[in-house]
Amino acid sequence: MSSNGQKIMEWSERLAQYSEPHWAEKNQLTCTYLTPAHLQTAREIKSLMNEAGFDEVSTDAVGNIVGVYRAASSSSSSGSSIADATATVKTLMTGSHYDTVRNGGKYDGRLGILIPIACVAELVRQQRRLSYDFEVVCFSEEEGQRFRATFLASGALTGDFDPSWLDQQDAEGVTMRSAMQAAGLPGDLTEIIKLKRDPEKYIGFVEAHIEQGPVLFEGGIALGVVTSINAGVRAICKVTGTAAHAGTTPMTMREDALLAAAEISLMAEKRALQDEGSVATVGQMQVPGGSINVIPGECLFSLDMRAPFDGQRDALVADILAQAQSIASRRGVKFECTETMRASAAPSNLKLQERWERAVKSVGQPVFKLNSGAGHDAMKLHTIMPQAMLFVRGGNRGISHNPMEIISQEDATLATQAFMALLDDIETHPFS
Ligand code: HGY
Ligand code: MN
Ligand code: MN
Repeated sequence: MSSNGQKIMEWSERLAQYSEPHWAEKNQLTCTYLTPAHLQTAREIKSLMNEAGFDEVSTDAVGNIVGVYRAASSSSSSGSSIADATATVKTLMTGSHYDTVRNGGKYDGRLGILIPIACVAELVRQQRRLSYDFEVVCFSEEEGQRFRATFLASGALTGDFDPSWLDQQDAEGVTMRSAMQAAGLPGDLTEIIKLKRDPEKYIGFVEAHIEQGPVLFEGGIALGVVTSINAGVRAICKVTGTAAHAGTTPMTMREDALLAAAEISLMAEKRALQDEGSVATVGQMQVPGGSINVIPGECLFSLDMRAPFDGQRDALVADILAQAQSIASRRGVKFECTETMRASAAPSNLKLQERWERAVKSVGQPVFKLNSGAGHDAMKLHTIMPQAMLFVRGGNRGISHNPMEIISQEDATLATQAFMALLDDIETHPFS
């Protein structure tokens, strides 16, 4: 019988076969919110969950695939007593996202879906039930690629779905509402609002995820326990200068939008380097309608700024935006910035974190604690319930958001064993 690690590697390939046109031809993985590739991936996840033996598998109003493996009491009782039984039974929620960045890796998000699916398959094989309901949520959108609506899927569960997102348009002018309706979802705010979870019914949220960094790899450590998730802000910036002739306009008379954006980008790098743990990234930059022989009159670019603490992040953002304004005025151009995402740092719930520590120890691994430079759905659930994360070592020095992202089958097996140990830990030490 194949090991859990082997199953997870096979399942990862099953999900990675669905990529969007243009990327698929180049054998690259891009799976953004509600595209045909995304819907095919959702179907594949549903069949994986049904094969594993979940009691219920459904798609919710924002495209999350929700699988539930009922507790002993709520699965055995029938008729009206289910209501009584489930009234006292709490739920442990887990999950991660199945959308990807462009030309992304196969394990970012998806590993945090496949590990709990392997756990349920294991419980079914052992004919075991837990004393709590186990809810696995495969979040449909975390990366904020097709629409500027990062964490929309986990945000819907925490009551943070921004109604204006429904009218947002993608690069082809398709609104989120019509994308939802084309995907068979209601695209209706009242249905989305109903997704909000009642924290009273939950033990908490746990998430397994690849580290997406080099720390575990460099340390030769398979599993890490996350202490906190860094705070982040994302923004879309626009520099407006004056388009002019590249041949006749003297260098001293230019209002070059791209050069201002370039200077701002280098300044952001320099400012982030001043702090321990701060990062600033310009991931996208474009000159709309630019020509080889025209001085750029307009330049659009993105800013992603993060730090371990909200205060440090806010100082980083304030300094970068202030210096961007002075660069713009010195260059005679206009600088505008629209914030598209703001997420506070999310320290792990200590009791849940200690459970991960016991679980990692119980599978014979050293307890190594680290913070997360990457954002995760757990930081949204953090706003309404206790949360803590497990990191799994990434190969290739932990590179991620890159097709070289990789994990080992052995580490996938270890992570599944640790997850099973966590489930047992909650079984044997119910939450006080
Ligand atoms: O950007 C992030 O940190 C995550 O991968 N969405
Ligand atoms: Mn990611
Ligand atoms: Mn992720």
